[in-house]
Amino acid sequence: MTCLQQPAWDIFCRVIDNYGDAAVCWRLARQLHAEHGCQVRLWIDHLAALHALNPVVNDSEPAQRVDGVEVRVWREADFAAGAGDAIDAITMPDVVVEAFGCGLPDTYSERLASSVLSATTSCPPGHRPIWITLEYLSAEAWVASHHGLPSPHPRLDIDRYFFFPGFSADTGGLLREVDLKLRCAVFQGHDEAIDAFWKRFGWLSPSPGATAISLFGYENPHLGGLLDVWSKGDTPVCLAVTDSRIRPDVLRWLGQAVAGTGESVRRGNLEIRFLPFLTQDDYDLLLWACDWNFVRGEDSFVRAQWAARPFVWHIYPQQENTHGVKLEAFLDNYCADLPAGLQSAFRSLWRTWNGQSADGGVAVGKISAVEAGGQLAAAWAQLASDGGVLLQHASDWSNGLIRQQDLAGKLVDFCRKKRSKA
Ligand code: TRH
Repeated sequence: MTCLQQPAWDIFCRVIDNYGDAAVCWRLARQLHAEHGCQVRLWIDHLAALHALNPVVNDSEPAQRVDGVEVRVWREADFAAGAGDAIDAITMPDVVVEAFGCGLPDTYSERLASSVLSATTSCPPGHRPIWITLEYLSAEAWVASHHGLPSPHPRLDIDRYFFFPGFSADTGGLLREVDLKLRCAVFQGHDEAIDAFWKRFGWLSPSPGATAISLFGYENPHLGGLLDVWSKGDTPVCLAVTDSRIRPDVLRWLGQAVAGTGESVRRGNLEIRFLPFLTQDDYDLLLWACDWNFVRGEDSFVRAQWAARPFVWHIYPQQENTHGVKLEAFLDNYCADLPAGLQSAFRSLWRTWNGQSADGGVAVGKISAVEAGGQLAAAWAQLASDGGVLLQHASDWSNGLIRQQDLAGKLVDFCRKKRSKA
């Protein structure tokens, strides 16, 4: 009896900025291996980003295996024309994922296009590789009609397809490990687990009457307005500040130059706790432990939704306010079932946080600090008083999303179907 190989996948990841690119590729790689039995090789050009997310990754090891995934440093020189033997030694995969338009090396693409592969558990003998271009996440309506379309290569004869993550069944879905919701529910249901989490960083859990909030964001001129609201408010707020570009804004508001990890500072009713950059797994625990989460980018945005808690998204800024359109598309979906008053407070908080005008228009960066402070104060007052409704909504939203298949599963099925039609 022939023992067939599991399909082999390559994922190419270029770290453009911060951790999001690495974060998404790493999750996908681990999940394809752990839940779908694929042999996965992750090519990444900046190993330090992966090391920050998972310190088990050795940032000076060009080839290593972590969590069953073969992690390889993507060095242009190794793929340069003339690199000869090095390229020839690379086995061609059944599927290659090009993440976020990072482009594949020409030498690799050419070999890929001329490859004819032997049988695997899901591919017949003589099959050709599939090239997936994994796109950015968006809730915009056009995503569904573009998801899965062929993306002909300008030069090479190869099966290449667009794969769009998204929020509806007709898109590529969202990354979610099979046991994620269960782990989250167990953690959130056990005070001892939450206590143990805070204790690892030297603190008690925030007091029962306090609102625990995590903060991860880009620089934000309106942060001070919100910190003013929280410090002067009636309800205690415990703000957990992770290591990100917004941290200096917090320090500026406090009037101090530095804050050591593990330090906490109090202003009025606001306690600010300074956390280190957490591992990706610990960052999930932080999201689960907090009542509200301020997140950014793409991956933490999705994780906050799985945490089933109210959240605020600081979207990655793009030219010509492309991000404003994406923000509104998500708000339209997320807020659809909220009562009108709450909906407008929620939109106002998100828009102001993102420097958008109150009507969701494109007046980027035009709101004065005073105007923004007023909008944030009004929005927060309303949202805080309707906290129970928002919490239920966050839970319903998360449970709604869970009904659709996750991204890794959809990707595996997509490739299997394409293969069976070939
Ligand atoms: O890093 P980000 O801002 O993300 C990205 C990149 O900028 C990318 O170039 C861009 O294309 C994309 O946004 C839209 O934010 P994101 O996506 O949330 O990724 C951050 C990851 O880091 C996420 O997996 C959570 C993780 N993280 C930790 O592991 N520990 C931490 O302490 C924190 C704050 C985050």
